[in-house]
This record gives sequence, C-alpha cells and structure tokens, in this order.
Amino acid sequence: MQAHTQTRQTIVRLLSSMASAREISQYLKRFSQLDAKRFAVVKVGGAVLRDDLDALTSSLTFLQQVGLSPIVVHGAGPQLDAELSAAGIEKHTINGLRVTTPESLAIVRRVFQASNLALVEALQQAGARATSITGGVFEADYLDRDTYGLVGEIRKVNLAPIEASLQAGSIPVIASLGETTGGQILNVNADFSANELVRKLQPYKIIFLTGTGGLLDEQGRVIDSINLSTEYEHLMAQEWISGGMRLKLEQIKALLDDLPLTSSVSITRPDDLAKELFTHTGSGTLVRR
Ligand code: X2W
Repeated sequence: MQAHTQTRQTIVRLLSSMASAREISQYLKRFSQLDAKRFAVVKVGGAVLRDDLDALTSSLTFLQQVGLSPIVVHGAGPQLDAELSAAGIEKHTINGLRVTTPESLAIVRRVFQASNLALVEALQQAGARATSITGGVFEADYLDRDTYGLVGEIRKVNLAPIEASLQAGSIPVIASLGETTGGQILNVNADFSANELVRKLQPYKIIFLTGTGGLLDEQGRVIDSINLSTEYEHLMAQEWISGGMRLKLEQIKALLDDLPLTSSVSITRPDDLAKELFTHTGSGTLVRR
C-alpha cells in the first residue's frame, strides 16, 4: 500500500514537468472512480509491437502502477506479412482485409500467439502483471467465406476472461482471433476486435496506439483534437484526407455514436500515453462527438 502511495507521488512529481500536479491528480481521481473495466481499451497495432515495445511496456506498466489496468487488444499485421512471405505465401487483401486460407491460418494463429506472448513477457519483465488471452473472448462468424476465407466478423464478446484478469489486478492482453460456435478459429482485423470490445464495455477512454502519433493534417502535423459534431463533414470534404484516414475517421464516428458522450477516442504513440491520459493538452489526436 505504501509502495503504491509512493509510486503515485513519484508519478505526480514526474508528470508535473508537463502539467500541474493538480491537473494530473484530477485525472487520476476521475479514472480511479470508474468501474475497472470501463477505464480504457487500448488497441496496439502490430507495427507498435515490433518497433516500440519498450515504450509500450513502460507506458502500460506505469498505468498499472497507479492502479489503472487498461484492457489491451493487439494486432500483428507486419509480423503476419513477414511470416507468411517467409513461408512463400503471397499477400492478398480485399478492402484491407487479409484473405486467409487454411494454410495461412496456421501461421496466423502461431504469429498471433507469439506476438501476444512477447508483449505479456515484456510487461512481466518490467514488473507488471499481465494475462495472455488468445481465445475465449471473440465469438465470430465467417465475414464472407467465399471472398475472404477464414476471416471472422465478431458476433459476441465474452467478458469473463477479461474480468478474471482485471480482478486479479492483471492487464488483459488480447489477441485478435475469433472462434465460431463450431470451434473454427478465424482471423479478425484488430481494429474490428477493438471496436466490438469497446461497444460491449463502453469505456471512458479508447486509445489507438500508432507510430504516427495521431491523425495528420495537410502538412503532416498531428491534429490536436476533432469534434465530430462540428468538424466531421468539413474534414471528410477535404481533398488532402488520405483513404486510410477517411476510413479511420468513419470507424471512429460509428464507434463514438454507440458510446456515451463522456467517452473519447485518442490516437497517440506509446511514449505519450500518460501525457494523453493525464493532461489537458494531451499528446496525440483526441476525438469526441
Ligand atoms: C489482420 C489481423 C492483424 C491486424 C491481418 O491478417 O493482418 C485481417 O486482415 P494490425 O497490426 O493491427 O493491422 N486480419 C482479417 O489487424 O493487425
């Protein structure tokens, strides 16, 4: 208990360099009052696992040290590209989704498991408690078997493994694999998994960790904040908005439409996670409606 208090004090001191202690304390208090499973869902892309594991691990460990366990859902896109290519399997995507054959699914499962364990082990080595969850959460159906093969669309989210992990004071680290009621494992896009988990949990913060650190404007600078109710139409009408960003904004809007007004989406880089959560200025792009 004392160690916990000391950690909190150290953190408040450390963060004071970027914001007032009062500001940070207000956020800590607000987050601590939430039901543990409604604090934050953090989506981690495979590129972040590959390129920024240290910063990711420190940021997540820090949150646990202040008594806040985020729920982590991760992808493994670049890792899958590399392993499938090494096995001589050519990449084929339709609408950004990987067409998945029985042969590639075996690799997809193995790579998801390895990526999941790499994060869990890094967290444990940093002194955090983390639980590996590679199944049992996402009940899925074939999205469109003829087009995509063994790719899933989530039908139901089972919270039991997540709740057990949080109750044990451990960060749930969830791989984006689905399973049909018949027991067939399916490959699921990690943004879709994160979104469905968020719809079920209705968390206060939804954080997408990326290498870019936010949504970028015409000059390639991170956009601080977007208020969807006043800016969405205007932004979507801009020529400079890339296809990827357009898609991301559409998904975020659809997601926020299903959440309470108090929920917000942040896109930031792992190193800036604490700053985004505990300061008024934040770090990446904050999206509200
Ligand atoms: C994705 C799952 C991994 C993923 C794939 O096979 O690449 C489908 O496309 P990132 O790193 O978050 O992009 N699944 C069906 O989404 O990883």
